[in-house]
Amino acid sequence: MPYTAIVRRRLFRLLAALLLLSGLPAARAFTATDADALFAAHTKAFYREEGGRAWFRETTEGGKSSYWMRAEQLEMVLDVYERTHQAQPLVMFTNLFRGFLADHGTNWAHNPFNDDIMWMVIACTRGHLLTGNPDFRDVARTNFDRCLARAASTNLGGGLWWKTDNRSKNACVNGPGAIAAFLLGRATGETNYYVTATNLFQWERATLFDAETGRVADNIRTNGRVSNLALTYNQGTFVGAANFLGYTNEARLAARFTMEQLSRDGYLPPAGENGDGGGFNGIGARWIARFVYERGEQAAFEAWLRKNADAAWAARRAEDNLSWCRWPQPTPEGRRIAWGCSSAVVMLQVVRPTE
Ligand code: 7K2
Repeated sequence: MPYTAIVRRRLFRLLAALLLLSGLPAARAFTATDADALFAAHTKAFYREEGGRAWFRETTEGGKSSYWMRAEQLEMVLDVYERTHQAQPLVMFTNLFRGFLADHGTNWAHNPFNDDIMWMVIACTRGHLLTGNPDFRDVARTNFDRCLARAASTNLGGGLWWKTDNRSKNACVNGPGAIAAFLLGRATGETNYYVTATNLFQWERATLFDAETGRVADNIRTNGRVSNLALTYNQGTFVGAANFLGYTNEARLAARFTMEQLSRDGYLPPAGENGDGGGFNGIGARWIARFVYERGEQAAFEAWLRKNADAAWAARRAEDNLSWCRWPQPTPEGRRIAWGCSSAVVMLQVVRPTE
């Protein structure tokens, strides 16, 4: 082939590649105003209050979110407060807290799921640490102590049972249990909570964490069988506990696994809207982002986090600005679930915008 033909062909390929690149839909970088807007949209669609007691509707059509989603919605509201330091999310938190207690009481032992209680302990203890309100701390502490007493056992080397039927020990209670204990250590100044946090984390690391890859297995059963399911919320709470306790290498590995193995094309895995999964990525992102900013790991992780926040914002629907949990796919019309729309809200609170 003559030389000029080769050059022409190369030029053509280069131009084609450039055209293709410029034609890709580039999601605009999200801003703090966008983070406000997504929370406002979520509030408008789902937040309801009556006589100082608040809840989130389960869907755009009504109902009420269930137990652990309510705990995590309290956390979502605190994420907003941590970013904005505005009064409104704190007022909402207080009303949601009262609404929760009105429906579920102050003794949460009637709930057989130990994980549910731990999520709620995290939400209330975070609320206390941000406000100083002792009511949040006290109910968190008594319920943590009660839950620990029934859930901790030496079977399988330690850790917490997931449910009161004592059939498996799951990442979804042990990661949150370690975080809850650590936060109670901060809230009470009592060292025994830090000891508990360390024990729970070390058990999870030894039993459910793969130190080669960073994978966090969902659970181990009484027969010693370890699940091969890895979920972003379990990765997140493992990272959160590791970060609090100073296990930076473990935190980095588990975060890297989430980014490189669980994400496709850099997007956190699309969750089903029905059931538990809708909020998994919000929880994962909350703890991974905290680790990234506290430990100066932006170079490795921030582009990935921002890509997801940009996509979550771009995926919102025009009619009411709600964004679901399956970005970059656009949010469909029709009935949406509050829990499923929480991950996008959290993403935009916990990741820092470029401007
Ligand atoms: O099997 C557990 C957990 O290990 C797994 O990751 C998730 C996957 O499912 C359950 S945890 C979900 C429970 C939380 N407490 C309230 C229950 O209604 C809920 O099933 O989704």
